[in-house]
Order: sequence, then C-alpha cells, then structure tokens
Amino acid sequence: MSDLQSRLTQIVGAANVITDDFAPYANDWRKKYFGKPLLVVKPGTPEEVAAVVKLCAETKTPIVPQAGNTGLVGGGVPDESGHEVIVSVARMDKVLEVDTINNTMTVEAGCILQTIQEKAAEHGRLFPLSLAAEGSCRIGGNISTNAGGVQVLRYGNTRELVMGLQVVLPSGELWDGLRGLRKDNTGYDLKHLFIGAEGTLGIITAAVIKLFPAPRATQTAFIALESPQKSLELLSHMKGALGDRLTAFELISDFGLSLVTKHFKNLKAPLPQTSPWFVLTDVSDSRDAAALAEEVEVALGEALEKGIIFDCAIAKNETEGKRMWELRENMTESQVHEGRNIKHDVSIPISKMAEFITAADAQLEKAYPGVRPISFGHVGDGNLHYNIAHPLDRFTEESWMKEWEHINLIVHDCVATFNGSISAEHGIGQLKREEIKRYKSPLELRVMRQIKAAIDPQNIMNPGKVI
Ligand code: FAD
Ligand code: 2HG
Ligand code: ZN
Repeated sequence: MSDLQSRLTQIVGAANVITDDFAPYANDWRKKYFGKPLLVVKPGTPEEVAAVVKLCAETKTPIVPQAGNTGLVGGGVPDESGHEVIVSVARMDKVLEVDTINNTMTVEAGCILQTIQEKAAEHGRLFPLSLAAEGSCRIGGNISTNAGGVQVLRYGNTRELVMGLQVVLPSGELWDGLRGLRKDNTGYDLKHLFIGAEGTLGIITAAVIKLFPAPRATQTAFIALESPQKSLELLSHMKGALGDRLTAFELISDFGLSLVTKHFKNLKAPLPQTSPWFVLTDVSDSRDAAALAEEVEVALGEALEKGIIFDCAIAKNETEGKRMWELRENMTESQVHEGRNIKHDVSIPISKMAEFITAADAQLEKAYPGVRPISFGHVGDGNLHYNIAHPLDRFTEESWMKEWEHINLIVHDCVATFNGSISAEHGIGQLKREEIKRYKSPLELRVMRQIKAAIDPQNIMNPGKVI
C-alpha cells in the first residue's frame, strides 16, 4: 500500500478507498471517456473531504470531484495517467434541513436530485430542477454544471436555485457559506464562482437550495406543428395567454420522436397522424385544475384557429401527462440504442432558433448529403440539442465518429454567427476544452485562468477540465 493510500485510509476508512473495479467512476455515461484513476476516495463528512484535499495539496495529487457521474462532457472522469484521485461525494447523501418558512432546504452534495424533489413534495413544496438523469445525478454535480433541464423557462437554471454553499477549497480549507439569505450584498458573491465551475475550483460539500410552493394543477399538452418557426409563434402565443405559468416548452423533431417509439415499444406517440415537429408543454398553477384546463384549452384552440398548430393532445390526467413526458425523458437513451451520434448543446437567442436550425441543417446537408440531425430540447430557453446521426449510405457509426471535429466546426461556427453559445447547459469538461478557445474571447479566457490560478495555484483541482 502506498503512503498516500494508507494516509487516505486513515481519514475515510479502508472501506471507502477503492483500489480496483473503477468502472462506475472512471467511465462516463456516454462511454466516450475511459479514465484510469489512482484511487477513488469516498469521504463521509465535509471535514473528511477537507482532510483528503489537504493531503492531496500537500502531495500535489490531482483530484477529480465526482457526484452521480451522469455528466455528458467528461468533466467528472479522470485522465489516463493513473495519477488522479477521484473524490466522490456519493456517501454524503442526506437532506439536512427543510425550512418551510424560509422556503429552503439544506442538503449534502451527494443527495440524489430525485430524493430532493420527493422531500420537497412531502412538505408541499417544489424543487423545480428536473432532468432525465434525476434518479442518479446528485446535487453537487447539478450545481457544479449549473444544470438546466425542463423547467428553466419558469424557475431558472440551477444557479438561480442555489442560495448558499459549503465548499472545500484546493488548499483543504472549508468555506462555510451555507446561508439561506435572499439578500446579501457584502462584496463578491463567492458561491457563483463555484456554480458551473465543473469541479475546477473546489469540492462542494453542501448547499442551501430554494423551494417554491408546489403547484396545485399542471396541464400537459403534446402539440403537432409544421416547423420550428411555428414553435416560436406558439411560444409567444402561449406566453401571452398564460404568462409565467408556462413551465416547460420542449421542441421535438419527428425523427427524434420516432427513435423513442422504435426503441421503447411500450411508449406510443400521443397523436394519430405524423407531423414534422412537435412541442411538449407544461402549464402549472397554484389555482384549481379545472380553471387551468379551460385556459389551456382556449389558448390551444386559438393557436389552431390562427394556423400556428395542426393538432394537439391535452393530457386528461396526471398519468396521461406522465406518459407524454416519458417520450421526452427517453430521447437521450433511445439515441444510445440507435447508435453513436455527434451531440451539440447549443444556445441561440430564442427569436433566432428557427433560422439557426435552417442554416445548420443546410450547411450539414451540403457537406454530408443524407445527414440526419436529431433536433430537440428546451426551445423555450433558446437551448437546442442538435445531435447529428450519420447518413446511412456512406458512413458507418465508426467512420462517422472520425468526422466529429469537422461536424463540430460546421455547427459551432454556425452558432457563433448567431452570437450563441456552444454549451448551453452540459458544460465544457474535457469534451469542449480545446474548442472553447475558438469561441470565447481572449479576455474572458484570461480572466478565467486568473481566477483559477488565484484559487488553485497548484492546479490540483480537476486539471485539464474547462480551461
Ligand atoms: P457528475 O457527472 O458526477 O459531475 C459533473 C461535473 O461536476 C464534473 O466536472 C465533476 O467534476 C463536477 N462535480 C461533481 N460533483 C462535484 C462536487 N461535489 N463539487 C465540485 N464539483 C463537482 N444536464 C442538463 O443540464 N439538463 C438536462 O436536461 C440533462 N439531461 C440529461 C439526461 C441524461 C439521460 C443524462 C445522462 C444526462 C443529462 N444531463 C443534463 C447531464 C447531467 O445529468 C448533468 O450535467 C448533471 O447535473 C450532472 O450531475 P452528476 O451528479 O451526475 O455530476
Ligand atoms: C436533455 O435535455 C439532455 O434531455 C440530454 O440535456 C440531451 O441527449 C442529449 O443530447
Ligand atoms: Zn437538455
């Protein structure tokens, strides 16, 4: 046993230092990255995390923080050097406090997102962060990626949902910023540095998160329409009719939906006829369900009359609504079953989204005739998942992967012409670390590096990620 291993064992106990069977920690969800860690350490308290990091700082051992390991950009996966230690917060998975007057919950960083949602519901509250990985991602990972998901339209990104943080800095010092304050103008707001930092500035050990009153009624509708442009018209119409009660607004292409029904035989499209595009939307309210149902029906009826939509199915009850959402939630997994594609997670001003899809589709088709874009996502937030599957006649799944950089260049250069972003919600990790240099200004990159150097002068905290 190495000296480092025996000292880590003294801190967390032998059962919590993993020296083999690294696969669940060293490989990512997409099976794109296969890292080789030195060890995996699983501390049980913030003090243990601090002691582990202090030891790593003393021995200049690089650390990769990890929570649920569902990230899509390789941020939580070590390199192949065999020198990096994964520090997993998975054991720190408790809800510490629910304060229904302050409308906050204090949670350990390893708390599973779904557990938090369920705990909030038990108290008649809502924690609105919602994404398909919610059964396995953990709040420390959600905060570190500033995760988005399907309710950003109404409640904001994770950044808007975090009120306080407790963080172990790369020196091993424990910063206790676990405050549940709605107002605190006492200088730089440090928590924002760690939100979305993808583990490059410290290890989040706990958080105070914001709760909302649980809505009394939710109406889900699955809508058929002709084009992305019509979806923008519908968004504007629905916002006008229903205001901020519009909670989710997801665009789904026909091809994207067909992959879900192909690979999940138990799931059925809610509308009988085909359509090139669909929108899945939720409207929620704290008033009674019947009144909301009527308002949603009237709004969609008007959209039909105005020729914005072809058809729609309004869920008659919660179960029907859930079935509609299962189609959306299984989109990512259905694409895994279909074969590898080249993912893009782009942000575009909402008003330009249709123009972007037309331009990017045309540029890709010119370069790769028969290319098959799978377009879907959080169009209500201007965030499109634009995953590119290979033309069936000239490429195999494997040969398509060799086009990765060229496809990225086409798509991301197109994003840049719309003044968009090449990562709306998944982050940079190692996947986009080189590419970001092309799209972020030298000034922004320099300031980011200065911040990193000030907080982590030894560069031990998730080196090789983000910058
Ligand atoms: P991990 O994968 O463990 O880590 C993610 C990053 O955070 C890494 O860089 C890691 O080093 C760092 N990190 C983890 N824990 C800590 C900590 N305690 N302190 C400091 N740094 C830490 N993302 C979205 O935004 N929206 C979606 O709709 C969405 N849907 C998804 C659907 C599927 C099916 C899958 C597989 C993923 C999806 N994701 C989505 C991506 C992913 O689930 C999110 O990024 C999630 O927030 C990551 O959480 P995690 O606990 O798995 O983090
Ligand atoms: C989603 O919105 C996730 O479902 C994953 O962000 C998107 O599969 C993807 O590319
Ligand atoms: Zn998404």
